[in-house]
Amino acid sequence: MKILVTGFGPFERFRSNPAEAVADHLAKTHPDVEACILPVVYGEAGEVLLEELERVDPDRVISFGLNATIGHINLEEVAVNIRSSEIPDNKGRTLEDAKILEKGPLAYRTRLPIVRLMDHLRKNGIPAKRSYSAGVYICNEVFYLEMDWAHRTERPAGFVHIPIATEMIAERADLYRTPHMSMEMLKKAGELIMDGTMKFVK
Ligand code: PCA
Repeated sequence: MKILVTGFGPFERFRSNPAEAVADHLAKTHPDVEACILPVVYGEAGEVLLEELERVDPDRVISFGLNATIGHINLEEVAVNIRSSEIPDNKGRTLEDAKILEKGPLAYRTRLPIVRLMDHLRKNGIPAKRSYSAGVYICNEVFYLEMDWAHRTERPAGFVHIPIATEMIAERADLYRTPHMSMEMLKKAGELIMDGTMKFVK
């Protein structure tokens, strides 16, 4: 089974992105996994994603992104056809209530068993929740395009938001009030989600 795992590069005030470290870790430790790191730029993130989907032709896709407001893992249930930014992307662009796909449905719901994955993480000592909103920024754009692909190809795909890694804020006292989780726990969460996706999803 081939699995495409995606992460993102740095954006906003963060000099690194834990989603990149988790995706790279999974690719390094699992022969079936390919990692792809997406730019935090409207349109470009989706273009790179679609190219990779075409090239790898994976059986499953799991994407990771940073949400700096949470101290737990958010398993995303719904992707929406809306882009509206509070912060600019890495090319300084903002969008106001724009669609991702002109003719796409308002929302897609993942086929991944979110509650089972959530229980799996919690039983292994990792705080995790089901989330009904991946936001309306680049993570949601990637999630939505991925779900559109999943719908067409009938393959499972899902999106996971993770907190910042403790190690990434150690030298940034300005970020000490940001919720965080150790890199070790973030990597373990990535492994549990990947294994769970292979085991629980037919
Ligand atoms: N998080 C942002 C975009 C890139 C990332 O890691 C988001 O939640 O949309």
